[in-house]
Amino acid sequence: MADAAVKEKLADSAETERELTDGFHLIIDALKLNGLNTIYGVPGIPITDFGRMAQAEGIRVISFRHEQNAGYAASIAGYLTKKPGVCLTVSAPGFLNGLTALAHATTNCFPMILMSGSSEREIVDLQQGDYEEMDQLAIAKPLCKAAFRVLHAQDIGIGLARAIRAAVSGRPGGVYLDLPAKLFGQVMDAEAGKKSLVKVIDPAPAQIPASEAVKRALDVLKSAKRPLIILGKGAAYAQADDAIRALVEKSGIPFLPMSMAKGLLPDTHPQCAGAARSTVLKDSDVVMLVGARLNWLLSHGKGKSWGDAPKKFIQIDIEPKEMDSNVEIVAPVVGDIGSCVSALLQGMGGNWPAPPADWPAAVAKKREENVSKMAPRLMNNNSPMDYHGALGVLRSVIKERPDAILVNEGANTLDLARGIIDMYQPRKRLDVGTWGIMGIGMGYSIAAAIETGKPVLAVEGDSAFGFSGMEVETICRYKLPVCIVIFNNDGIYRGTDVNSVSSDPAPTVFVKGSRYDKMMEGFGGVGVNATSPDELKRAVNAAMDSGKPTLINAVLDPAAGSESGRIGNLNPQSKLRKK
Ligand SMILES: Cc1ncc(C[n+]2csc(CCOP(=O)(O)OP(=O)(O)O)c2C)c(N)n1
Ligand SMILES: [Mg+2]
Repeated sequence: MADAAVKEKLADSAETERELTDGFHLIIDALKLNGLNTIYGVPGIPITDFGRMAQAEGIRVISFRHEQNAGYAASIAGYLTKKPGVCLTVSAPGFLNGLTALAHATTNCFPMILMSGSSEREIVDLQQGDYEEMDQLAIAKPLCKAAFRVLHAQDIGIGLARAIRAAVSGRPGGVYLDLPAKLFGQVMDAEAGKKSLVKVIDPAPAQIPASEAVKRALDVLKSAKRPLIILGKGAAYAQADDAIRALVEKSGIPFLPMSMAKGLLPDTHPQCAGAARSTVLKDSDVVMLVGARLNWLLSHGKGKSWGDAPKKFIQIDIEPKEMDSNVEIVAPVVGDIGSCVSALLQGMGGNWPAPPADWPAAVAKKREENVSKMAPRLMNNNSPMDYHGALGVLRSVIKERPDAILVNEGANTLDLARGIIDMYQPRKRLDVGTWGIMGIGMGYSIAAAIETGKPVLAVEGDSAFGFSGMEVETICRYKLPVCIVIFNNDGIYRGTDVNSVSSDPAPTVFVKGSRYDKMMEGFGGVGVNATSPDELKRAVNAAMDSGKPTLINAVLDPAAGSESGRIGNLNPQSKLRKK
């Protein structure tokens, strides 16, 4: 070819390249256009280059050791930010690893998008045995709020827009977005590509409650002699913190925060009934649920824990189908929490009558009794530690650092920490949620640090930690300000079970005297073995001051802890049960 012809051809192809875009870049541009600037995932075919390119284009790509942890990270990022958290996985096995987290996000009403690469459609659909073959869309569908597949580059914009809207509007949840390998390499005209992107306008539109519903609710509330407000994590998610606080304070009604709603108003607030839970559930006559569901965590609104006295329920929720799910709701208020609470506040007017004084007084008395009963136990300096001694320390750490984020999982480690560690600010307590799921620990800690920039204290049962423990490497790699405290009682619930029949260990026990702190040191983090509350306190404070990734192996008495923590009653029993 003549020189001139070669030059012309080169210029031509450069010109063509300038004018084309591809699936890789359209997905990146669509994410960025919608303010989705962080991806949690694990690389591999067909999304390795996508991750590299996303990073090069300014998206924060947090690379995990297992997709489930990346998925939990995305789910809690959604909870903390009200934008869908994005998890990116490879096909079949990576997708399945992420799927538990997607189902968890949906169950907990956290907005999340699981984006998975998938294999050759033509081969998958004929079941001809492709690399990582799986009909992922069909499998995801029953486990999430919505599932979409994008086959053409020009549909990427609309596909992501649908995913975002489905994740955050109404009751938030998980969305699956299937991205076949071929899509990434598809090219199209750059200008047309740009035009095909969609910036989602008002992705979670306000849903204003009907004024009759608001009036009905206020009438019921006003008629109460012993009213109670229960705040759920839906209320925390709403980020309507000032309005919720104003509603509670104006009403003068005792409030009970569900686990992740702790801190919406401080646990030390004079109206907080957290330490008088059984009293308020039993004795209240009108209960107003704000973003809380009457699921197993509230004994379905009936039975022994709710007492014999007749009760009326008011429920505020964005999902109409939630009403009457377990018991009759006499005053349903359907709308987003922020709009509902504002409407209620407005309807209460300037001189809302406080509840009859004997009720808040009785609740306060019970609370003081319970708090003072607990106090001396929290001050013990036993070695090896018991739960109360160790948690007494962590309680004061959070009191002194109220903006730190507390991540918490385990059985006894969870139930006791929830009761003992007071929270002071909204959305600072992140835990196992609706399913009581083990494994959220490191994923949540990583996302909490990334999304908020705040220090994280992860209080983990030794079993609970094991589900995501390998992510300590991720924490060290990204140099995140995460302090992990492992309540090491040598096992699940306890470390004392024995197998009297063979030399195999009992199913609930682990290696005795394990040193989880050594794991952290292996990746360049700080490891500490703490055998007393005093040592624990010093180590946690040092970690929170330095912001260095730290793992503290807190040596607990293996006999400390009870079967299944506070929910042992859920274990099935048989009359024929043999020990
Ligand atoms: C995904 C998942 N698998 C298993 C369980 C069952 N489970 C509940 S608590 C728990 C671990 C409890 O032990 P640990 O974390 O050490 O807390 P401890 O009670 O000893 O303080 C397990 C395995 C679960 N809740 N979730
Ligand atoms: Mg344990």
